[in-house]
Amino acid sequence: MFRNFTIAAFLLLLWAPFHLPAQSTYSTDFEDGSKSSYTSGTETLNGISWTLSQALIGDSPPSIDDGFVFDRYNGSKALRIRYRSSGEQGVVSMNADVPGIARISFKYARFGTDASPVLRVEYSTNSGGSWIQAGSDITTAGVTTLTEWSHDLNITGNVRIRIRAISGTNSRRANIDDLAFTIPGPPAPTSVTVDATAFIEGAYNGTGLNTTLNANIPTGQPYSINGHSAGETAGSIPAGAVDWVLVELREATSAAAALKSTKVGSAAGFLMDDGSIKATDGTGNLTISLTGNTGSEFFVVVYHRNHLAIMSANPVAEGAGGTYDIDFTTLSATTYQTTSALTTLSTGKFAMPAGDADGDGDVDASDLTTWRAQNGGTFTYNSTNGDFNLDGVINAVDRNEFQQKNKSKTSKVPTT
Ligand SMILES: [Ca+2]
Ligand SMILES: [Ca+2]
Ligand SMILES: [Ca+2]
Ligand SMILES: [Ca+2]
Repeated sequence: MFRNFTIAAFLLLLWAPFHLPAQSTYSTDFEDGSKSSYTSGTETLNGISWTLSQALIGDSPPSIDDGFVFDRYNGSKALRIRYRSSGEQGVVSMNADVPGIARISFKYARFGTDASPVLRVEYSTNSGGSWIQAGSDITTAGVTTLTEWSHDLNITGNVRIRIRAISGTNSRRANIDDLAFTIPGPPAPTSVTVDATAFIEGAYNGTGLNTTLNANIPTGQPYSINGHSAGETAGSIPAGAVDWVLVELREATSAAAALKSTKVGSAAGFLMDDGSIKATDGTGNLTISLTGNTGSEFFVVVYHRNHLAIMSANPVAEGAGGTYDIDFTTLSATTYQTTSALTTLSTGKFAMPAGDADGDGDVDASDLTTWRAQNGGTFTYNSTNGDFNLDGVINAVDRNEFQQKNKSKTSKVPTT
């Protein structure tokens, strides 16, 4: 493992072993190398094995007695490579592929006062079977300070590189230090399919969710209040549909950083009586189109019009079946802020808390006011959100068992 992966990217890699981070960087300052002979041999530098032929890890400082023989480096070591007019040639080559290289860079200088050689960078996309030059040849003669060289390779498939000393005076040397390249991740998806499961408090009946409101559900999605502008409509309301819900995906480096502004897509669909969230046909999983994402792992947010929204505690990656799978009902740790974001049901399962009549993310006095104005009246969808248990009646049960029980509860989904 490269030690210069960011910690976040490294943890992400551990958490989702089948997905590389969006991009990683390999670099070596040669400080962990020790090969001291020019004879061909391998050296592992920051986790990548290289073969060094007519090359070694140089650590000779400028000498008071002999100012002619010394390495130029940052830190205390650099690669030293020499040109040979016959026999073994100066080559530094990776022994394995990486899954793409976007840009490669390093610093170079002459060794001591040598008439240093010309260097050439090459890459291979067939495991070293053949090599293609990258960028222009590098003249190291006369270069007395470490000088940056870089080239945009932009190779997305398997690739390896090598650096050769291609011409010059026999046995003359050059130094290379601080070699780095970026490894691109897989292309970011433009849409994903989400297989999510959630319960809403109140509608839960001990095994699943009541569908009392099924005949009252409108064919158009009601979540413009949550910033969802797509106009999902259902030809007819599927049997088993409990209500519309909104699923939103956010891309961020942590749950706390998964603010509203990190949203990359959302889709409305139906919460079914078994807790599954389905597309408007009531059977397919929800497909969410994405915009602006750089990676392929997302926090999942679920909204319901009079329950507190919840978000996954971790980013979700594509599963083996090609869907983004998440079940909020069985483990509280699946949800960000765990039990404080949830209602624990009589069966030990978990649900989105009821009582947010105005859908503003908390359960407070204004929700009670809303309920009071609707209490005893006729149920109409989305204008009487004081029906917290979705039984089509607004009465004291909605107030006592939900609004009062959950008052002062707030959604833990990051908002700003
Ligand atoms: Ca160094
Ligand atoms: Ca509220
Ligand atoms: Ca409020
Ligand atoms: Ca009710």
